[in-house]
Amino acid sequence: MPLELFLDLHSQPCRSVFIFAKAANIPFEYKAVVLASGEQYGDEFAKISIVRKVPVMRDGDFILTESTAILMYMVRKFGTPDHWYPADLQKRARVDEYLAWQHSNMRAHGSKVFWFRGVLPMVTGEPVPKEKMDSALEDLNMTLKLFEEKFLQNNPYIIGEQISLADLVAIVEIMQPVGTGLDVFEGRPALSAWRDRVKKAVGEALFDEAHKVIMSPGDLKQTLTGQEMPEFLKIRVQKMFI
Ligand SMILES: N[C@@H](CCC(=O)N[C@@H](CS)C(=O)NCC(=O)O)C(=O)O
Repeated sequence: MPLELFLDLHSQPCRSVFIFAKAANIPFEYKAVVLASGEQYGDEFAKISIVRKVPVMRDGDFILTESTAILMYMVRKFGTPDHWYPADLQKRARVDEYLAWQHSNMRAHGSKVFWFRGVLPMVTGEPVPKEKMDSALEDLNMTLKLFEEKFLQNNPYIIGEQISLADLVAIVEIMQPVGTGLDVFEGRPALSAWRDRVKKAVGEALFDEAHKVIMSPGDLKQTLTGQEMPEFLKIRVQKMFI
């Protein structure tokens, strides 16, 4: 029985898991979870994960949450090509370094801008107050600068000459605000060139397939506005405005 991956491709960590599984030819069954409808809070999903977040992987009766743990599980179970998570001590440490850093940096700031420019105005019908937006954009810009200066430097990829899990986890987060029409690559030629290399390395068709929903925000808007706001979104909206 193939792995089951519970995913919603609006989610950055779901996209990294999806792209990796496909790029590495790992057979899996795609189990769709519609976050915008609150499916993660339903009884069915609770049987899979009480964390109520995607991605989740099921391999037989073994269930695993957390995208980076899922990525590494796939690396180890399927013996994927070395460059994804190199055996070399220091290269692997570079991947680990990025994966540890990104949670509270690229992920946090890219997601915030996505919520501020995308989801929140869709559900409230109002723009986010300017000072909050400016502060979120400033954080994102600082993070992108740090990404280029510390992690990318003048290398083709984060660990050097070849693509690794770090690039994959980075690109899906960096694409999130792009889905709101904010071209974070404009004026950043090195970042754009890296994005193009990553895209080519995983395959442009696969990259575009994974990012299709995030690049079509009209569909998300339709789901969000065509239903009563799910409870979890009401809470999220309140929290984000505090
Ligand atoms: N650290 C987790 C993050 C998972 C996560 O935050 N998933 C979000 C989507 S990007 C989610 O499922 N949110 C649903 C919710 O909070 O209601 C990972 O890397 O897998």
